[in-house]
Amino acid sequence: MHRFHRRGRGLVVLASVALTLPLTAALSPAAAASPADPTAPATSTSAPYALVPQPVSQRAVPGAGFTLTPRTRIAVLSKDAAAQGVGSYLAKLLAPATGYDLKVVRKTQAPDKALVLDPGGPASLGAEGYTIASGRNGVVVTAHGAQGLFRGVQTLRQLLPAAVESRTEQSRTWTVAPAEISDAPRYEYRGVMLDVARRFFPVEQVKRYIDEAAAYKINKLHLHLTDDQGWRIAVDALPDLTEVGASTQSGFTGGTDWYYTAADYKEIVSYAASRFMTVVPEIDGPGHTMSALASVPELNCDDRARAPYSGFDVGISLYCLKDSQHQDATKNFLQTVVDAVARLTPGPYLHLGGDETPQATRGEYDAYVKAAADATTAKKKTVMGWHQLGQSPLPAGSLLQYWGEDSDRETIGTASEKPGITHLRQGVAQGAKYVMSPSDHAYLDMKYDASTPYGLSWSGYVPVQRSYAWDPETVTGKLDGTGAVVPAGQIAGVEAALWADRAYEGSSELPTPGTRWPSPQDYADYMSFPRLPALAEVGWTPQSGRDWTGFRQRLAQHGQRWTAAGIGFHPAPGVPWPGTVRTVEGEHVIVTGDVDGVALENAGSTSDGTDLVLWAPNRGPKQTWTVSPQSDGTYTMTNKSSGKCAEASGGAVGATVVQRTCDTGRTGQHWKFTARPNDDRYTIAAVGGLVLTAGSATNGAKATLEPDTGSALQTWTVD
Ligand code: TNX
Repeated sequence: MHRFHRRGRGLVVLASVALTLPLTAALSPAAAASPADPTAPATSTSAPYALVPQPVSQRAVPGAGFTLTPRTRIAVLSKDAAAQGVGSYLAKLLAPATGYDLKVVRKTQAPDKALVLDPGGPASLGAEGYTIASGRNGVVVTAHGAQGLFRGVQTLRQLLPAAVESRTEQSRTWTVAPAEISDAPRYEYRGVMLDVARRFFPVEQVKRYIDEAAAYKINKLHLHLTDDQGWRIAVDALPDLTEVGASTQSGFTGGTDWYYTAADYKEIVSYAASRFMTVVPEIDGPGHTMSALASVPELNCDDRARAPYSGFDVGISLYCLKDSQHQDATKNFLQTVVDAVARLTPGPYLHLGGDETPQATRGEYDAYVKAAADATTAKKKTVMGWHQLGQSPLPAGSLLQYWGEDSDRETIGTASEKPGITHLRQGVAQGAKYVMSPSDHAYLDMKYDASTPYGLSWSGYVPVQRSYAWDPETVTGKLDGTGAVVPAGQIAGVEAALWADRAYEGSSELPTPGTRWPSPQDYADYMSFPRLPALAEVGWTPQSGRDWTGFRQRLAQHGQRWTAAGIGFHPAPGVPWPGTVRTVEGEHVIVTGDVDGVALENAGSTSDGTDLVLWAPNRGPKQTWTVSPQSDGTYTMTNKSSGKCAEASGGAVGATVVQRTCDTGRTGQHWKFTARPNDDRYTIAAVGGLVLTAGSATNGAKATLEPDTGSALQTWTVD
């Protein structure tokens, strides 16, 4: 709870929550199961209902829930058009699965037996806070204005059975689980980025993604509109930008409509606004600009247009900023583009990129930032940019996006600080605020593990647990969490980023003519679910209200919602998806149950007697074990890369675990798997009763045998 005092208004909200709903109520003995079955048994760490993001407080109230009928009214207690709009939105949301055409009525008082939306709640709820009271007699969502109602409606939706997400009519009863919920976000900025430049997303697919993200209370849609591989927004004064610059994508040429017309873009913006989501357009520069260089000759030092680019490289382009003539040309160009984009964008931000410009000199980079920032502030927009922008002078109030990773954090405070950290310090000193998108947690294009068909892994694998288990307040600090470069007061929020440079199957290699390209929607669904909901919770829920153990249980229930909605998600290992029968027998990775879960592996050794170690999970052969039953009820574990068996090196406390040529006659190779009560994880004991224990959750830690204390380092997911 100590973190709350730093967040001014949050304190008020939480204090009022604490009065009506003690936070301990969130630990009620009710179920972690789906709202459809609120009476199922729960584990002690679970919240009563499987809500994502986890609300500040939730309590299951005794008694029956409210059952919808075709005559149920949605009563909006206000004339306000935006609040009425949330009422119609809710009616449309419920229509396909229920088959009900619920009437939206305007009332001044909360009626019984209705879904009541009241935007007249106290100002202390803030713009996005809300409460829900649901019971046998109806449901009341209260907020201070329409936006809070909309966020509350997303929670209400999760109190209904998963089938409510279906696009076709389901014949069943629709009961809203009985609950008292009080909620408000940790951060104001909770975004997701779509890279529509490398892979073009048609308007319909963008809208669908907006709905998917809004369901998890994401409130910013950052569109990466321009890159080397394509320019995706029409600018009237510069028709070649889309006639030439939009004709390519990564891996594709010859397009004629791979861009948003002004009307398309307006449609996206207004659809997003109807979901209380702000569009943040990005015009990247001075690098990532080949599509502009291919369309506007004077942006090049030799005044000759480049060829449109459909390849897969980064760091290949730069506006010409070498002399004043070309600086002026770039400046005029940026003014024209920024004017056009700003005119179409009601939201406050314009993202100016600034990433990956290896060839730019300091002066060239500064010239770009000045020209782009001046054009932006002239249009009364707030400058946003990648964290590199911090190295140049910035207008007051700028918002920067941090995308560093652990390897940068390791250098904090040393003589060899990575440039990213230096840029961060420079931006912090200028008073910039930050949106956190650490690539090793928040990049949705990183592979989940070695088996992910799409994406990259330059920032390591990002399993769902990594996207969940981090704190924006410590992610710019040293690896032990101390010394954050960005102070808590300068953190605006969190953004997940779905890059699309490797949106094809078998992406560890460059594509061949036989490569399969999923639709942008299939790629987005698979890479975003379940990681986007995990990141949405990082941005919404107070750190003290989050833990991986509870989250994975809640998340598991959402798989049914995605299936009902037709979202092709990745059934990530480590999450107890209902209906998946897990057996010990067979090929598995064996991962500790703690926040930074590490996997048992043989470090690539082929020799007998090598100690087994723990490493960040990657599901490669070194971490893959075939678990085979023996006649005495134990199992052997055979490593896929070496073909050798895990063996207790001795019977004493602290003995290491090694690999050795398989021989069932050796008692040290017999392991007893015991399922934990109320859990889907195991303790793994050697014959003497000591249990397999990870020395720590750091790469390279040894596996040893210790007495069973129930520690997370002795609790194994067998996936
Ligand atoms: C880095 S991080 C990029 C993008 C790529 C991405 C792929 C950053 C701001 N830029 O150009 O698409 O990696 O993971």
